[in-house]
Amino acid sequence: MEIDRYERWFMTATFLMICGAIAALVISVVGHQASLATPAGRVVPSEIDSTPPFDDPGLHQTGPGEYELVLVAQTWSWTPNEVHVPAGSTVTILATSRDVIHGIRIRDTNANVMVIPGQISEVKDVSFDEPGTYWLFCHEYCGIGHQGMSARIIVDE
Ligand SMILES: [Cu+2]
Repeated sequence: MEIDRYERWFMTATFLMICGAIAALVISVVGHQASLATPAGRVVPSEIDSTPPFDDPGLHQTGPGEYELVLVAQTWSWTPNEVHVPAGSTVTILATSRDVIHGIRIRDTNANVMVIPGQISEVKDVSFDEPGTYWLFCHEYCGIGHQGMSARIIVDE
């Protein structure tokens, strides 16, 4: 079978790109411990208000300089929508949603997770070293009020 020279070139280029993608995947999984996010637990959305820790949303100190932030998402707000954290703190975020899929993205941190009804999303060891206001945005489109769905983490000196 005769294969055109350009077709052979594209087949070779495609093969090399597939090999590059597989190599990148192997390097990120083996070399950098990349993994898919797994739910930290499950919660029945209609029972959020009576299920720990979501029966007491907010910031809770768990140790010296360590906190747990319990967040509940609902269209189109966060409970709580403002917390104060001392500078230099490390925060573990636990979040769930009452209704639809939301997301957490906190600027200037590594916090970036989906918030799914029925699941508990966990982001461990988010560092807040510099004083200031860290905005937490919903990054999953969740309806007409999505663009205003934000909360503030105020890092005090
Ligand atoms: Cu949203």
